[in-house]
Formats: sequence, structure tokens, C-alpha cells
Amino acid sequence: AQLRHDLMEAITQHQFVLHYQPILAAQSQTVSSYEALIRWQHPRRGLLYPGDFIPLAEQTGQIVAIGQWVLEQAAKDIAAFNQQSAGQQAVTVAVNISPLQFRRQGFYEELKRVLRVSGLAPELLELEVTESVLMMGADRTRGILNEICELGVQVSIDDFGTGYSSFSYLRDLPVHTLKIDRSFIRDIPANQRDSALLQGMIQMAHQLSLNVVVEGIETLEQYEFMRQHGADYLQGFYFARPAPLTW
Ligand code: G
Ligand code: G
Ligand code: NA
Ligand code: MN
Repeated sequence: AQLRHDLMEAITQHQFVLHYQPILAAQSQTVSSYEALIRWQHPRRGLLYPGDFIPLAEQTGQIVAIGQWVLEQAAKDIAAFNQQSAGQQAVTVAVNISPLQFRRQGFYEELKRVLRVSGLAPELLELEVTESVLMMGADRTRGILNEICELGVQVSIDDFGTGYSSFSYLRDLPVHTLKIDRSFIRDIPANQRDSALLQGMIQMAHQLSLNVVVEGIETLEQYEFMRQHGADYLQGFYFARPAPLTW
């Protein structure tokens, strides 16, 4: 109850911060994107991670306001970052969107507002949603995705392979990227079954013209394995941990 109360003040008291973790192109090893990851600088408990408060915020509905803050802040941060590094290839920002935020009436208007106030090009914004979001109410989901797609904003499926994977949504929903869950890479290269699953998911994604991000790369061996097996983009502690954006 205390934490719930504290959450109400966290936005107005500017206690949330965004850390960013790079996503690299597998071949060139250049940064293609930054994933925004929220942290809460709690006045008494110190730095809290999403696992400590996102589930509560989802229960209470506070995730909607928090998510709006994240979206706007991340768009502004990356627009500024790209301006500072003008002349270099612009990077994308990936923002995690909770089911409640995604399905809420007015999310489309919110997206347009954020693009307007940040000046970020729509193609540089990527929304990460989990499989469970896509499995709920197919018609409504398709409607939202179509709107997002028409704006030019991209959509990734986060933690791919861990939800109630039904491939039916891949058949006809406009998504751009599969982000393969890090549980599949953990025991690579030793684990033959995980290796087979990874290769199968990559092949399927490419045949559907989807990009593949593999997250959770922690070792040089895993990096080389994934590059050899055709992953397009890689993310993990081997390259960088989430950290405040600097330039
Ligand atoms: O950063 P960390 O490893 O603690 O993130 C844990 C989980 O929290 C991840 O599943 C991530 O998707 C989620 N998460 C991080 N930032 C956000 C956010 O801004 N909004 C939502 N809804 N989830 C987030
Ligand atoms: O569910 P989601 O993919 O949004 O989770 C993102 C979180 O995964 C990040 O907040 C980060 O802390 C964690 N993460 C990123 N790279 C690695 C990694 O290489 N190993 C592990 N164990 N966790 C990672
Ligand atoms: Na994510
Ligand atoms: Mn993930």
C-alpha cells in the first residue's frame, strides 16, 4: 500500500529515470537502436527495477501514466541524441508498451502527440509488445496495429517464444521484428535443442520478412554463434548493460 502511494508521487516528483541498452547490427557491430528501460529512484529504497514496481503499476492502472511518461521521455531523449550526433546514422528507440497502455482508447492519439512534441521521425520509434498482447481480441489488435503501422512506427514482439505462441498472429498482423527471448540463448552453444529452436525461429522470421533481434548475448561465443546463424540484431551484457544515455 505504501509503494502504491509512493507510485502516485513518482511521476510528479520526477523520480523515474530511463536507462538505455544498445541493440547492435550483428554484422557491422554498429548501434542501431536503444531500448529504454525504466528505473525508479525511490526516495528511501534506492534504485528500483521494473520487476519491483511494474506489476503493481499494472494492477492499479498507474502503468498508463507511467507508460506515457516513458514514451515521451524516450522519444525526446533519442531525438536529442540524434541531433547531437548529426552526420551519423540516426538510431531508433525501442519502448516497452504494457498491454493496458496498448489497448487503451486514445493510444493512437498519444503516439501522434509524442511524435509531434519530440520531433522524432516515426520510423525511429519502435514499440515492443509481448505475444500476449497480440493474442487478445484479434480484431481490436489488428485495428491498433494498422493505425500504428500507418503512422510509420514499428512494432516488435518482445520475449518471443515464451508466451502462448500461436503463429496465427504472425500470419496476418503487421509487425516488423521478432525479439527472441533470452532464455533461448542462455545455454548456447552447448544446448543442441536451443540451437535448433534459434535457427528455426530465425529462418521462419526471415521467410516472413521480419527482422530478428536476439537478446541476452553475454559471451563472445554466443555473439559469434548468433552472427553466423543470421540474426540481424543483437543485444546483451556482452555489448553493454542498460545505462544512462551519454554522448
Ligand atoms: O530492466 P530490466 O531487466 O529490469 O527490465 C525488466 C522488465 O521490465 C522487462 O521485461 C522490460 O520489458 C520491463 N520494462 C522495462 N522498462 C519498461 C517500461 O518502460 N514499461 C514497461 N511496461 N515495461 C518495462
Ligand atoms: O523483457 P525485456 O526484453 O524488455 O527485458 C529487458 C531486460 O533484460 C533489460 O532490462 C536487461 O536488464 C535485461 N538484459 C539485457 N541484456 C541481458 C543479458 O545479456 N543478460 C541478462 N541476464 N539480462 C539481460
Ligand atoms: Na523489451
Ligand atoms: Mn525480452
